[in-house]
Amino acid sequence: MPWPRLLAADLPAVPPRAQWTPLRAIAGYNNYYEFSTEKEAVRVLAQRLTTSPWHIEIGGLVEKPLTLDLDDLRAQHPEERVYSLRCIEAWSKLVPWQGVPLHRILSLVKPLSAARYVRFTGTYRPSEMINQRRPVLDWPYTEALRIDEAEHPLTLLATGLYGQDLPPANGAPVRLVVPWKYGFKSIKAIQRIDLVAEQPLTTWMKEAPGDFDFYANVNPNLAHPRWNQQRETRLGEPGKRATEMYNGYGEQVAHLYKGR
Ligand SMILES: Nc1nc2c(c(=O)[nH]1)N[C@H]1C(S)=C(S)[C@@H](COP(=O)(O)O)O[C@H]1N2
Ligand SMILES: [Mo]
Repeated sequence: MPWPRLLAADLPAVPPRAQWTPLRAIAGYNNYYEFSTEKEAVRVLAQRLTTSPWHIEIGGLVEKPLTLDLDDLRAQHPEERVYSLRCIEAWSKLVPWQGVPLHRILSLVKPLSAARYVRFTGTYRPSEMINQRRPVLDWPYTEALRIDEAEHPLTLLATGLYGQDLPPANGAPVRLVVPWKYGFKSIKAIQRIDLVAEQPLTTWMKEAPGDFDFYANVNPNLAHPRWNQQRETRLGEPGKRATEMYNGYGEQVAHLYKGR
């Protein structure tokens, strides 16, 4: 079921530039457990990752498996999307990402009809990712989406932000951005994408099954055992703001969850 071409009217309004989170906060306060569980330590440690050359292998239940060179992905007419990234820890940032909607890449590999989920696998490179020398998580980091979520026009494979290549701390050279879901779904430094039949068991579901559900849609009404989901701190702003259902993207995505 191909998506119709996205019309400008279907995209969320672009927030005024004055509201965008400053680059120093975007790239200086990060969750990236391959390097550190300390948010302020990631920026420096992540510079160790060799990000060129880089390929993503795309396979599984597809007609045409593909090795995607990052330079070819960057050449695919990147689009800019200014999205809020809302972490389950109740902070958020408003980021001008550049990237390619994932559905454009999926249409190249032609998913078979048996493919119902898309699994993303991060990089496993303990020589460069120092926290991978310890069993902090079950490495490599993996995430997954239902295929209609992966093909949704808002789902982005990002290669840049603020008009420059992705900073290492934000997942260089390529990461997922799924703006209506908690930040942990937006996996960094992607190395493989597989189309699969069954719902994959992802990193955080293995780690803390009661804390993280597969869908992880931002939902202020669904209590979390560790963090209050009704409010959030927008980095660089004083005070707190109310968290919105689907992180404010309900108009675009609520239809995906009818009857759930
Ligand atoms: N590979 C990988 N991707 C990851 C993570 C991680 O630890 N490793 N952390 C996730 C979490 S919890 C969040 S909130 C976002 C943070 O993205 P940012 O650092 O660009 O703000 O990245 C997500 N992607
Ligand atoms: Mo997060």
